[in-house]
This record gives sequence, structure tokens and C-alpha cells, in this order.
Amino acid sequence: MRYLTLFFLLIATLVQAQDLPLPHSRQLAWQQMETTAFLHFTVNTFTDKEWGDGTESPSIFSPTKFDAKQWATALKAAGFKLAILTAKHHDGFCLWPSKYTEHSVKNSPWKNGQGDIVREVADACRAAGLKFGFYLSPWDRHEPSYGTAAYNDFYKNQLRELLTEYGEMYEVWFDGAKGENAKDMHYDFEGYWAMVRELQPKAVMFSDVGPDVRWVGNEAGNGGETCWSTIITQGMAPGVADATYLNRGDEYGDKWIPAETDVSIRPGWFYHPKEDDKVRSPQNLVNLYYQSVGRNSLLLLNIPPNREGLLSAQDVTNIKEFRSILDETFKKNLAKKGKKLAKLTDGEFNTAIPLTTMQAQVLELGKKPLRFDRIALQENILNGQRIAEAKLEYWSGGQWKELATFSTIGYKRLLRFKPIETNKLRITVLRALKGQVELAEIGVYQSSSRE
Ligand code: FUL
Repeated sequence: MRYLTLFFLLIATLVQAQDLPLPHSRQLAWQQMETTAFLHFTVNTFTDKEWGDGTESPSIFSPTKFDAKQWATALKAAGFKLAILTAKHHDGFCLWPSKYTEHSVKNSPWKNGQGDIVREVADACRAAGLKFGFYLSPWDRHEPSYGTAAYNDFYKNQLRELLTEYGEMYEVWFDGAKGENAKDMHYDFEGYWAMVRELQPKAVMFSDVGPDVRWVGNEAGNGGETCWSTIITQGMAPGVADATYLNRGDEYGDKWIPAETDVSIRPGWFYHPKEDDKVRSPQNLVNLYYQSVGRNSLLLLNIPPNREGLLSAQDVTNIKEFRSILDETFKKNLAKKGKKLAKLTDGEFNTAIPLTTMQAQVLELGKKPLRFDRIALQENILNGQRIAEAKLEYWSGGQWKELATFSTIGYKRLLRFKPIETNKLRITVLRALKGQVELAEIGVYQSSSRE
């Protein structure tokens, strides 16, 4: 009888453990990219606007030195893994010669209307070793059918062109923005999403509320100090979402939809000459990395091409230096010296160690004290996200001293602090969701002096 009870208890625990939402392999691959790039480029680049109204003449679209290779090479050199291009923004102008509208590059002077920006950028990205994705604005201020059911067919036709004629896609961006005076339009998001899933199964889909990745709730590059990869989407839709809720996520969330932090290297999303002296510095960008990737999110950094059709020199310099600083900081994981820390420093989620709530786990870094000022922690999210609160301490002067108390870890938590010297750390999970908590990785680093 006792064995039977034990057996049922075991089954109940297993069932419970599997209750939590888990990441799909495409979501995991997405999060592991960590830094991806956004490319906002369209008629706005030439009109100096952020939102076009759809009356722009295609004749103004005339990048004189357009060079997709320059974009892709610069992004690759700066360590980005994927680039997302605004194939169509709210103004409705298409960067590819869509069969379904005249409002596109085919009526522009660029390459005498024979060119295709989407094709050139997609090809250049692949050649440089970058993944590619696109943004196709549902809100369309040019298309006459907008506001009627026929627009859903129009949108799907465009979506199909992009999904079938340009090779493999890794992300499709569904923007929820709609101006105040936009027509009352009922978008068939379910239909759009089904089409992406069918035609490009590797692509994650972004919108305020997923289905695969969600908005972080602001455009300032701030991941939530607490950031769950799970949310409840009921009652929300693209454009109709609670930004504070999205920023934090929800430990009771029933869907795995991690947060994407989209932010621009300049004040605007599109290029404006007057913002040439307002490009975020490499240090500012590094800080964004800590605030996004370091808070269980992903950094989607916008680098807008200019009127010549090139990424501006300052932007290129700054993203390169940003990467060089990160590389220097995270080059050497000092925890690799710890004899018993092999499983925690091998870069694998599935060689994690179990942690028991309210039981301190000592992590021996070696005999001699090491000096460092950064720590990276990763939870085994293959089993879901569980840690709600934890504490780190370090051994110094014959006693344990508190280093940091924090909330979620998830994919990654980065901690910054004044340099310490120690040979031992200890981690205590103070609160966790049901099931087995597992620590997958620990990284211990001395930051670059250029941070
Ligand atoms: C917003 C848009 O309205 C902006 O123009 C930009 O594309 C940003 C990424 O998303 O909703």
C-alpha cells in the first residue's frame, strides 16, 4: 500500500513538473542568438518622418549608394545573428515588387524600378552568415482595401510572397501599432500566423503577445527586473496589451512567450540627419545588453540605413566597439577553474545541477581567490522557468557576505557589482515554482575597462 502511495505521489510530481510551459526548440534557438538587428528603411528615410501617411510618391525612394552587403557585413562583424527588415511599414510602401500593389520599389527611380531591396538584403545576410526575417506592418495607410475584410486577403497575399520567394525566414514581426485615426480594421491574426507556421516553420513570430515572442513593453531597452518567459494572453491582442504586464511576464503564465527588447541606436526608428550626433555610444549599447539579455530577454537593436542606402559610419563604429567590449568582458569564464563546476561551465542546459529551495549550494572556484565584477547565471529552461527569488553570497574574511539578491533568472541573469575577491560563491534559491529547480550555467568574469 505504501509503495502504491509513493508511486502515485511520484506520478503526481512528474505530471505537476510538466505542467509548466516549456520553450519550443525554435524559441530556444531564438533566445540563444541574444543579439539581433532591426533595419528600418522606407520612404520615411527620405521624408524625414517616423510614420508615413501613405501618400508618399514612390519617386522619392532613391538610395544613391544602396549596398546590402555593407549592411550585412557590418552587422555580422558586430556579432548580430539575425536581421529583420521593414519590408512594409505603416505607409504601405513595399521594398519588394509585390504583385498586389503599385506602391512599391517597382515604381521608384531606384534601379529604374527593376530592383528588390528585400531580395538583396536577404541574400546579403545569408552570404554573410546572418539569419533573416521581416516586418510586414498590418496597419497600411496606402492600401484602399484597408478597413474591409478584403484587406486580410491582400495582407495574406503579401505575406505569402515574402514567405515563399525569399528563402528561409527566422522571424516575422507583426507590429500592433495603429494610429488614432486608423480605420476600424479587424485583422485575421490567426490566419496570418497559421500561414507563417505552415510556410516557414523555423520562424518565430513576434507581436505584443506572441504567439512565439512578445514585446518587452517599452522601446527604451528595458527588460523587466523580474522577467518571466511565460504570460497569459487571454484578453490581449497585438495593439491591445498591458505594457507593464508584458515587461514582467507572469509566473502563473500558461504560455511560453519570452520577451524581445526592441530599441533603436538613434532616437528614431528611421534615419534622420539631425540625429547623426545622437547615436548611442558603445557603452550605452553594452548597458542595453545587460538590461535585456541580462534580464532574460533578447536585444533587437535597430540600426537604420541612411538616405544613401548605407549604415552610417558612426553607427557602424559604435556597434563594432559594443561587440568588442562584450567579447572582452565575457572572453574568459573564471569559474572554469572550479574542479567541480564542469557541468556548470560547459554551455549546455542539460548538464544542470539540482537546487533545493532554502538550501545553500556552495560553488568552489578554486584554491586562490579570484577577482571579478560580473556573474552570469542560467537556469535549465528546458524544464521551464522556476526560480522566483535567489541570493548569491561570497566567501571573504572567513565569512559569507551577501553579493546580490534578485528575482528571476530564466535563460540568463547578468549581475554587475564592484570587483570582489573570493574563491567561493554560494547560491540559495529563496522561492521557486513547483518542480525541480536546476542551475545550468555559471559564468564569472572581470569586465573590460572600456565598459
Ligand atoms: C512601432 C512602430 O509604430 C514604429 O514605427 C516602429 O516600427 C516600432 C518597432 O514599432 O510600433
